[in-house]
Amino acid sequence: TKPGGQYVPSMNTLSQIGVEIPGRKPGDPVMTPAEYSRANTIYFERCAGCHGVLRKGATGKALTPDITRELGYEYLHDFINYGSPAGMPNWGTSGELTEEEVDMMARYLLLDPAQPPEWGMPEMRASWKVILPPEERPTEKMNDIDIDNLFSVTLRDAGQVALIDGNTYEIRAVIDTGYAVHISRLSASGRYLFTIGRDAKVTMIDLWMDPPATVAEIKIGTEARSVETSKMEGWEDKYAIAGAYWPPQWVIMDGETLEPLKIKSTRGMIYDEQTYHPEPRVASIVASHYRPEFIVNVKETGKTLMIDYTDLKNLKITEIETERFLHDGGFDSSGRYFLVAANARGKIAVIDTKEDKLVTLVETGGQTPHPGRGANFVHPVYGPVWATSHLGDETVALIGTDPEGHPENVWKVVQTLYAMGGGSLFVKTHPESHHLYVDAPLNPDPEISGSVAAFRIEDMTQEEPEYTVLPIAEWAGIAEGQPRVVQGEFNREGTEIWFSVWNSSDKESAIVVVDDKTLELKHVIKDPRLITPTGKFNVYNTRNDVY
Ligand code: DHE
Repeated sequence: TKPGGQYVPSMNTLSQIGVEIPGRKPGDPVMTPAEYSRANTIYFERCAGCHGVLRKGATGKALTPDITRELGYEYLHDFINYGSPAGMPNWGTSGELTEEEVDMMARYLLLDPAQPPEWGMPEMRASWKVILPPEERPTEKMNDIDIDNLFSVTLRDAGQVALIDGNTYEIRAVIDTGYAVHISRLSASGRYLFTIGRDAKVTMIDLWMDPPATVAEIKIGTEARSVETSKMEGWEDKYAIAGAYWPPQWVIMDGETLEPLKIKSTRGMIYDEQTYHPEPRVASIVASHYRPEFIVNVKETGKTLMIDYTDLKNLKITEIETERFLHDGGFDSSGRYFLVAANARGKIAVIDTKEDKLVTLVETGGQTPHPGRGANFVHPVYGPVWATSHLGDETVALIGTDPEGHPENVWKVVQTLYAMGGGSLFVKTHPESHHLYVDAPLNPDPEISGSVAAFRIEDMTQEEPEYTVLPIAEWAGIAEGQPRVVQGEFNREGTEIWFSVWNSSDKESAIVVVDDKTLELKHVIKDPRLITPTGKFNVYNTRNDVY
């Protein structure tokens, strides 16, 4: 059982609930049921995110037996062990999997995948808990926290979030969430914080309580990555939505209690080939500021759904053909255009959330764009731009986003920056900032994965601007392990940026705070409770889509 409840069905569970256990074929590798079950758990925890539960591939390659048997055991073993510069982690040499586990996973991949069970309304309702009903909650803020400058920090392997005061760097609360919690989002009012675990558990935290605490929770599937809340004027705090990887579906919930109201499957046709896909996973979700709609990105079918939440009985969904495989994205600085990575095709899809239409697809020129929510700033030559880095190489693409003021640059890559190396996940800036920051946590070189590149926006008049390397892991002063530095997040004022120094769960991790103006170290947050910090979400910036 994992913290936050069991979400990985064991072979026993699968057979008890009548799921077919993959049969043995001639030439199958020998695996004991115990090994298969352990390999299954590792697969769902570590691999399914990129390769898919049914192993049909997305961010990672397809791994169905027709392919894996062609590749063979040795190839699979070495790939798992050493990783690849294109983004496959070096599970073996990093020490995250033992030699025995690498061998077991290589054998496991030669077998047919197991299919986990469905998760509909009865399962959701059974998992739904209102810990403190709305009428028993405080009617005003009961604590002295400056909520706008509070950071919700993912403690990945602890299945918790730490709420850290952005003014004092003090941990104000550590709250249990789902397993390997993925992101935090805020209600429009800023009062409620929602987290989603990889085990698809949504946790709703009331930031007015002293200390802030969980008021409701629900499991919306067995694997998930995204949660969001209604932001349109008149609909603030009314609904929450969460998207699942497994089963492939999304659910709209009551914004005060998490009561599940409407579930819809995303299974269906791929936008271009119009062939059926059994596992189109829900990737990023954002809330429109122009319409009472959620913007839901379905990875494998390459569709962006504009879900009108004004009438859940007579539901209207505008289905936009975008591109495969949709992953993460964010708004431009005006909040009108949503830019989402179609990472299998090296493209960014631009969606006009006012007109509910695809504007265009922009080829980034790099391998596997991975923007997080991206970064918006005013370029000294090209005007307003939005940036993405890439998982597969060192490039950062700057895309013009101003149709009115700079029509000649709009939806084009106006400049390519060259950062430290491949393995980048997130870029970040802030309207008040002087810099664009680019991480590279998945780079195999520890010096690169432990640092961040800071480009001065002023210097972008040069064709190939230089960057300053910030040795964040070194600044953290951590003696043991090989920590990766990941995901910058600004404070409310936009004067300092926080980076996670993400070590393994048995070793010390930290958060390093950098002064944006001077690029100097400002503070190191260390605490035994800070286990595997990754994502950080400043309440004000997250609530208002400032990035
Ligand atoms: Fe993430 C965002 C999926 C691995 C940290 N990640 C997202 C989003 C998706 C996603 C769909 C967008 C959510 C949204 O905006 O609604 N992430 C996946 C995966 O499928 C993947 C590749 C593999 C997996 O098995 O989960 C994956 N992600 C990771 C990590 O290993 C990271 C680095 C560490 C961790 O905490 O697990 C990680 N993902 C993040 C973060 C964000 C995120 C910090 C939000 C960034 C932001 O600034 O908005």
